[in-house]
Amino acid sequence: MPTVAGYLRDSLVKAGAKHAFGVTGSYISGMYKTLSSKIELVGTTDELSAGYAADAYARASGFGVATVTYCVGGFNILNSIALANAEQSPVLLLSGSPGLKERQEKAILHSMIREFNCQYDVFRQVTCASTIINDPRTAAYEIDRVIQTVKAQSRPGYIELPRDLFDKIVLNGIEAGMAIVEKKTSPEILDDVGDSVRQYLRESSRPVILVGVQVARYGLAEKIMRFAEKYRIPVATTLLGKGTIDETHPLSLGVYSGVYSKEYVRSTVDESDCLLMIGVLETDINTGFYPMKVGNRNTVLVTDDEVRIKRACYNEIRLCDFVDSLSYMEDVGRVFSGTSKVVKEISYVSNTDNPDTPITVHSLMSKISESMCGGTPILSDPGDSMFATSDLVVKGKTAYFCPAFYTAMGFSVPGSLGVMLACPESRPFVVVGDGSFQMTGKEIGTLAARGLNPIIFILNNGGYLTERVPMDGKWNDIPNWNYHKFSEVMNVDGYLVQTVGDLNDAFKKIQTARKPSIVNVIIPKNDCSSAYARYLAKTNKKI
Ligand SMILES: Cc1ncc(C[n+]2csc(CCOP(=O)(O)OP(=O)(O)O)c2C)c(N)n1
Ligand SMILES: [Mg+2]
Repeated sequence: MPTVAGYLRDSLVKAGAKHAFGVTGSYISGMYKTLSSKIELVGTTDELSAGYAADAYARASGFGVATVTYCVGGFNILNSIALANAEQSPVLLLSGSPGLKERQEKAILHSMIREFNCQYDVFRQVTCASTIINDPRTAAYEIDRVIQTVKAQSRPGYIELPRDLFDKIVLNGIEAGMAIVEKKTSPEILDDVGDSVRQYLRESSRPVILVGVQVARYGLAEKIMRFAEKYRIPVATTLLGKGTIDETHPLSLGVYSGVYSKEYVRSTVDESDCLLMIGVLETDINTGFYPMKVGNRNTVLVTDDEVRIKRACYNEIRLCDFVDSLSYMEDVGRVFSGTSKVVKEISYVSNTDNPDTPITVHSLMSKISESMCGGTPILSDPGDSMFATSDLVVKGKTAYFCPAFYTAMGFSVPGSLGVMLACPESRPFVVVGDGSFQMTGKEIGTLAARGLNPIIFILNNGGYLTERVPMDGKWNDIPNWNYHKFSEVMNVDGYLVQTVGDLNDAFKKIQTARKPSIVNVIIPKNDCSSAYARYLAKTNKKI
């Protein structure tokens, strides 16, 4: 039989982990040799970045792992696990902790707070399954239970392993297998819901499907698109669900985000008479900061939690069974008119060729849009980078990564590490605000050391632009860094961009660069993305 650490390592590999992100320490290092024999351990500058990298890796590949030492490392990663919980990213957090024997001896050990269970009690709140393994006889069961729940519910999990159990032999290894209680679909209720959907579609002339993040997490996009194609129903995504479907597909409307959607998307969704929302989290950012307009139209909302049809609510249906039932739905009685290519607004078109024109968010995004090829991943952070990238047309299922619900500043730079390791062929564009970059930007050192070459555009607008709008004050100013000069202290390339010409010159060199490219884009005062401008205009606000 394997050791507990060996069993854990093999279970992580079986779940899909080729890499694990983290920082070592005396409560976890004893497991590193065992883990590293089959999993590449990727050290980051701190645990928070490790968590963001593992989260992005999980979004791209279906499973991510982060490793921490007890409390001092554990509490450093907390915010990223909270993000993974909010945005349903299947990340497994593995923490070492004081040995069971040490606990009995009542020693006061370094990094401990109050009781030994303190870290576990906190992580229980932000994970879908958690355990402290305290017996080699139940170790296999507990490891399987947590990992399987993480995969089944697409949410983070927590395994804490006291350090004197690493080398203990797993006894009576029982697979959790059937112990995971998964929701079962009631065939009768599924039939009823199917009848309602069919009926709504028959009565409708302008149906729309709105796809949310859960569709990506449970891998359901293809089936939904087959259904959409069969009846030519237009499909929009929420911002959190962006990248779930190929936005170059003829039926794609792009992102629906309430008042700050592009007008064509907003009117098509808001004025549709039958809205099928699949896997959508109705968060304020997803719905454009106002609740969705329901009015008199027929709406169906299906998530991994519930099905809502008008005012009725059912819990007995699994999201994947509902989507399956759509894929073989017949008798809708008609085919709809799809989307109109003529009125579909093109994403970003450059409005100047003059090289001396000061750079703007629009001209930067036009250049990015023009340089993207099929499947280029885009990562962004909260702030104007999120608004700006929401208008890019993205393709492929690993195309867009943004913490658009939990709004964790600092996600994108370490996130690019996770995406590049999960998708080795990819070369992401990262669009990040200066404030967000200052939180975790140092992870460019890790990217550089591993020979990874993302292209990082820092929207340098002198501070927290999107916080100035609701409440202006000096607290929104941040120190100006010479971001392009990181090239003097790290193995990265740096560019200062103040004009359209500077950007074009930088792009020529970036094409073939093998190091991370750090582009310090000086945004003129009062400039912002078109999407943020739409939001400001609709809400009568000004920068
Ligand atoms: C970790 C974290 N702390 C604070 C906030 C609140 N917050 C949201 S946007 C923002 C400012 C972002 O600044 P920047 O990255 O420069 O983007 P900009 O608004 O300037 O486009 C802040 C402080 C947050 N979302 N996340
Ligand atoms: Mg800023």
